[in-house]
Amino acid sequence: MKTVDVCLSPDLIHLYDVTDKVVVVVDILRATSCMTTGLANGVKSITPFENLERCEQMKSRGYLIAGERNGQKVDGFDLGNSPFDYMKDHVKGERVAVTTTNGTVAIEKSRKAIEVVIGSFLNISTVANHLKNQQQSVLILCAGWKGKVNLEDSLFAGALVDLILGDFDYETDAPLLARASYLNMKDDLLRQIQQSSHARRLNKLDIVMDIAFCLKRDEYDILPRLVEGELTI
Ligand code: 3SL
Repeated sequence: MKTVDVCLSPDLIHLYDVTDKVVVVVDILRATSCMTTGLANGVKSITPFENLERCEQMKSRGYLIAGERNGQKVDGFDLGNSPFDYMKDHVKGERVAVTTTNGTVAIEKSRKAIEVVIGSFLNISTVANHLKNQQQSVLILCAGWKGKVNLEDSLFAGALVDLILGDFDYETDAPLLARASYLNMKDDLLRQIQQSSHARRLNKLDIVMDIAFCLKRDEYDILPRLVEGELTI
């Protein structure tokens, strides 16, 4: 039977073999929520970069550049890391190059997977259906915060495990732990995630609306996938 596992931080990815798995990368606040929103709202493609300078260079190749460090938009970049940035008319039809503190790092570390899929609450059912309908084992990679575990990505992992469980066995205890946490908090998700370290960080930056939006379930029915370094649907 196919298995599902959860890697709670990109710094733990060396413990997993991704080469025979589909990897679902998740950064609920806010990178993968932004990517899902952008592609659902007509962005042509999103190219993730771990390195800020390499991302910035894409401007000269006709890309819009999106950059976030420590929750804030990078000076001189076209977009920050709010899902609302990705709903604006001027991003429709454009190619976007993006760099963020954790999300794009997690994508970079997944590149050797059979397939890299972008997950968020905004497209969770579409991701779950895709995983159920394919034959490979799955690793859910949480972007966390600078190598540390975070609540929102772990809860998303638990929610996704809960949706696909009948079709997958647990590979380790991490999916069991994530699912139990999700089931414990699911009826009060916004309030629970408001207590998370990153929500508190974003609240200080006055980014309250982003958090509520990123927790909306099934706002979109798209499946962003990484093909030759580019996320498209
Ligand atoms: O680290 C990331 O990839 C970002 O999503 C963090 S933030 O929500 O933009 O602060």
